[in-house]
Amino acid sequence: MKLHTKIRPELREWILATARAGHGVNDLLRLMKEAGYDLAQSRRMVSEVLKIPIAALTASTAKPSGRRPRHPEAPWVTVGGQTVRVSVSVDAPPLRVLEGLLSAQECAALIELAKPRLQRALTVDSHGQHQVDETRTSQGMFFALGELPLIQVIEKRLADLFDMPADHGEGLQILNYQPGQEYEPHFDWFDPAQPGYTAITAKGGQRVASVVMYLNTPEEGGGTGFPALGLTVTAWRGSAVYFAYESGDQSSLHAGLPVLRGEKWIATKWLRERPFRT
Ligand SMILES: O=C(O)CCC(=O)C(=O)O
Repeated sequence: MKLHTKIRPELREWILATARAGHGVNDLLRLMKEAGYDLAQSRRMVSEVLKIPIAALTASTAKPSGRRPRHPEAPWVTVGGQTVRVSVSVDAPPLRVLEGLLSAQECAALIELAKPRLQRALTVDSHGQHQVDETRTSQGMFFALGELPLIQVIEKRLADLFDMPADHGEGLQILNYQPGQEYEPHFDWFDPAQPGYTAITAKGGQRVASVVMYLNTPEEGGGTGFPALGLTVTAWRGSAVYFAYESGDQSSLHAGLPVLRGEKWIATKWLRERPFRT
């Protein structure tokens, strides 16, 4: 006997419209969970409305689509002959403080290459458009993937460290903060409920992890704060903080804390679940 779930017409319409807008079943189920629906009940309803066998739905939600990084394990990982030390590990979100990821020469070279190309850093609005935003007051620039031999070396090191192909990420972003500048608490994953989600994830899919690499040591302030964890990572030249997430993960909230003295330079790599190709 086939068991039919009673589905309100508005909910049926919403499931259809959300799926047509390009959201996968994982997004649908997450949004329904946020609205208070029980997972098993949501699966039955999505299965019935979208005519997807329930078994396929269960398998697809058990494992997120796309590729996920490997979290480096303490005490160290050797990549390309270089030893990267794992000095802090957090389970949720998976977070690592990585020491010795970049050499002093690499940090200095990245800063010099970026300087002539700096512009006011932007954020992505809910429609997927880049915008000037008072919550992000730094200056920045992006290198294209593989743009220079130095960029290729760093991308290869990150690919080996996280077991993610070098093309599963956005080009390296360099940011410079002057005293008083900061990046207020935010998430790096894209919200599937926002209208720009489909456009921003069309290339590369969802972001799955961030690597913030410190290119200098500010004289005071400028760490990376994780308010949900009560954790501040100190910005030390050559070290980095890596953290992974799924969309909706509230524990990955983080901020570039205000620089109080001196300046701060970082290189950020956002890893994506699929190749990030134009
Ligand atoms: O400046 C930092 O420490 C964090 C930067 C950041 O959160 C970002 O670029 O998404």
